[in-house]
Amino acid sequence: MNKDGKIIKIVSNLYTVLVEGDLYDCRARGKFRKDAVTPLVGDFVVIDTENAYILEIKKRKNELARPMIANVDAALVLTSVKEPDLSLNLLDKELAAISHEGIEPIIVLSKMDLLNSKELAKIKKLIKYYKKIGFDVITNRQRFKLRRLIKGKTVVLTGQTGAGKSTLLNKLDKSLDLKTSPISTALGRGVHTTRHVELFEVVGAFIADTPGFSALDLNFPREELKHVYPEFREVSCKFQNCEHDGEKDCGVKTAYETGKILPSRYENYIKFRGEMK
Ligand SMILES: Nc1nc2c(ncn2[C@@H]2O[C@H](COP(=O)(O)OP(=O)(O)O)[C@@H](O)[C@H]2O)c(=O)[nH]1
Ligand SMILES: [Mg+2]
Ligand SMILES: [Zn+2]
Repeated sequence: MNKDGKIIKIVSNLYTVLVEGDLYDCRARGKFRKDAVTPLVGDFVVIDTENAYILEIKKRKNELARPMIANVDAALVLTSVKEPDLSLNLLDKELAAISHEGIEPIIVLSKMDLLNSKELAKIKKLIKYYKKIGFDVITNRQRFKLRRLIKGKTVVLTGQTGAGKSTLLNKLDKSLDLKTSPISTALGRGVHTTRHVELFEVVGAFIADTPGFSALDLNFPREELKHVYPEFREVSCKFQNCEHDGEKDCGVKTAYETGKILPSRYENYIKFRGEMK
């Protein structure tokens, strides 16, 4: 019988397809190789359940290269505020990369418990800013909110090694029992405890625990960077084709100088533009 399903795991040439709650280990037809289409985790497919063959790959809404995964709805950008220390440069880069793919970023802060009160006050100011410009920001303790935000979605979990990705997944679903490592050993040996791409069905969502986007460059034309900065629209620069990169009387630059835009946001924008083609 032919049935619709979703690929949740790939190990060499074997594709695990979820069909109405059952798992089928399938092979792909040679046809896909000829057409230069490779089935990806996250693909919606039609399979022949008797022969365990993937017959058809449905059109993708998007496709990530790292991790290799299709049809991603949202990204949990897991960001530790300590150990490793908060990097707004990395956060802004991830937000830009993810937004540009048409994926909804959800900022999840971890290790808030390690902050002293002064540091906490600083972080709270930042949270307020990111929320104001339209991002969802929660902590890794707010699991009820997290569930609500990702229910029914295919989600990638990104973040630096040691940020607490596997810990968070284990908290969401104890039966996963993913390996976690204290940061000292994880970083010291340069070990990634997460090696392959697999979607876990967790709290009504499909989540991929991935090594993260941290090494990712912004792979799109620099002219498009301004479109993934929601606060730039709010301050409305009067110039139509302004790149907000030091032009005279630029509204965005003025907003930066008068403190309406978080300094690090604008400064990272200029930095990223400098790194892009
Ligand atoms: N204090 C504190 N430690 C955490 C938190 N989340 C994770 N950790 C610890 O951080 C280390 C790295 O976590 P892990 O889940 O392996 O990170 P991953 O590399 O992103 O998967 C482990 O020792 C965890 O116990 C948190 O919110 N607070
Ligand atoms: Mg991990
Ligand atoms: Zn401008």
